Amino acid sequence: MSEHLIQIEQHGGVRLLRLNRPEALNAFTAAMLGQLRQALEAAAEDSATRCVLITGAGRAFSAGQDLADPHVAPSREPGAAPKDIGHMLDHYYIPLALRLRSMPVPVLAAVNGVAAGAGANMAFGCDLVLAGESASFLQAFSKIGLLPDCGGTWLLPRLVGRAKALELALLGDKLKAVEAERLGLISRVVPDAELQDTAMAIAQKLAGMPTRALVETRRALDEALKLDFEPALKLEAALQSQLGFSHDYLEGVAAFMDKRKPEFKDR
Ligand code: LHQ
Repeated sequence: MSEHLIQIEQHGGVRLLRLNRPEALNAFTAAMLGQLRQALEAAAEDSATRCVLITGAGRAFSAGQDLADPHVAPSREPGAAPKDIGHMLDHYYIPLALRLRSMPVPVLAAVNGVAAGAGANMAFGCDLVLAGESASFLQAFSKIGLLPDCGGTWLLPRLVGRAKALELALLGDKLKAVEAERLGLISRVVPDAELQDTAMAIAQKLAGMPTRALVETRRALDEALKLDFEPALKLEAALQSQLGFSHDYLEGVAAFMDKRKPEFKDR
């Protein structure tokens, strides 16, 4: 049987995915990226899953691409042909980043330690990012002669503005979790000992909420970044109109009127 490079647990409506190569700080190999993609597909297809929570095993979240993976490690043999590392992006990172961004349920990252390179940008691509206070983030790419990938060039300026995005990307310095929160790169920092419980409590809360409304909110925010004000208002109206026909809208209003807890079930 192949190694479980992603540990999968179900906690009620929450699908927990744990990056699981702690001996290499959960650096991504092609096999691991394949398993992560499969795990996300399976969560997307499972109607009982209403939130995905991603975290790391051991002391790191992820050190990004495994630089020893034969798919990317440059050969040291004299005269050996250089490898096209763009292949890894086309076949693994791009589908992964797109899958994360289009999940039919909210996705929460609980960053338990260092998140470097594609590991950091994968976390920033999630809907909510929680970090333990000893976690850190670095755009490690410039140190090895590369540029931010896995959505980094798109996400960073949108999250922190051009000046800070360039500082992070060019210098590649380690950013502490509190500073990442202050800059608006992540949602919240919590004490290390509370990270997993807090993340699970938030994931359970999200799982009990009207999933379609949450996912359409993500979509509207992402689309609005590309739109002028009036088209953004019209998009809100179009999406709101659709949500108005949903079970969850009827249920939400009925529960409010009846002063009871709503039971949302759309997905
Ligand atoms: C690692 C790694 C690693 C292998 C730690 N690989 N072993 C996409 C497509 C195509 C090509 C390239 O890239 C990409 C996207 C990317 O993600 S590029 C960026 C790749 N990541 C990096 O450059 C980060 C490299 N790692 C580090 O800078 C440090 O290890 C960090 C800051 C993450 C952690 O530092 P420390 O806490 O001091 O730990 P350490 O450096 O001692 O690492 C512990 C072990 O993990 C060590 O192995 P060892 O056998 O000596 O215990 C490292 O070699 C191994 N490791 N990152 N990415």
